Amino acid sequence: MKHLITLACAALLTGGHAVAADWDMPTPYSDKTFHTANIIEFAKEVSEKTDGKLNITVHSAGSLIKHPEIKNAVRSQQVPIGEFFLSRLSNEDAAYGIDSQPFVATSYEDAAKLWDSQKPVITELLAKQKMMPLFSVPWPPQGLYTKGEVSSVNDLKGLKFRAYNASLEQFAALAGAAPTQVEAADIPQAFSTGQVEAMITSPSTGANTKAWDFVSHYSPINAWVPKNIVVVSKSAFDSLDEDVKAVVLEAAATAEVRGWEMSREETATKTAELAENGMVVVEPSEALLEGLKAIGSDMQAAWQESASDQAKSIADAYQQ
Ligand code: PCA
Repeated sequence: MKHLITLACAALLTGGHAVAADWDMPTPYSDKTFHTANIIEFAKEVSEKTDGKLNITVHSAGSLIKHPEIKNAVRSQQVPIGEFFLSRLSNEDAAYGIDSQPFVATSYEDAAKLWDSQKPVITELLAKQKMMPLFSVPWPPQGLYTKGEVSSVNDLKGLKFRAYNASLEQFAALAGAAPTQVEAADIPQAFSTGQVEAMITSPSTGANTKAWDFVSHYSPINAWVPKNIVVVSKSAFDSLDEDVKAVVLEAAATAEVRGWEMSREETATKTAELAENGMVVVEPSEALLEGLKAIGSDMQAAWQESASDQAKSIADAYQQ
């Protein structure tokens, strides 16, 4: 009898994927980040709408897997799903990095248009690694954090500069600064130990890391609008029941819309928070913007030289 029951259970378990799935979801960013709030909301919606058939647990601030490893962890099925900074993959193909090229897309409207052009290519590239994108959400436009006012590119010379990807590293180096890669979670420590003394990031990351503790000036240069992406392993997704798959895709579409909205709101609220905490928020001078844009066009020219045809097809579709 006991044997029969065991058999019956086994049939149930293997039959219609009746077992609840538990997915771990790593992200590099802290709980204070709106992206993290958004993916927690996504997880909640999936769990509720599948009646607990799929439960996603978010592991924030690189606590489960470090940022540079998250993509490969999804690829190797160490985890079924994960979030990371999309342009970090630009070393694989320039198609991943176009949203972080200076002064290509600097507003939400342009960023949305760029994502429309980028998404089919990214989907194809990720498919080759047996992954698929679920949704992508931008950070607010990137601004400049410094100790004291910067009136031209000249003032950036020699500054120890925090970078988060290859294009920012290149941008800082071309401005004469000395870039170092530092994860968002390590920003306060990098400033307090003197490893860095300036950075370019969103008002969100500036406010969440209490930038006022280590720099005095914020200048919204709005140089680019980079995105996070949530990707899922194809085989993990394929193992779900059809109704669960449908819920995941629907919750992903909702999360994308909600995330873009949250991002827009934070542009204003987090810039205000910087000012409330004593930072001087100053519009960039013409000279500074001109200098930075000149660096941007040099980078664009170099990008065109080295980019894959697929990456260039994104630029072409976007320009139209
Ligand atoms: N915050 C993240 C990426 C871009 C942003 O605004 C960071 O600074 O690492």
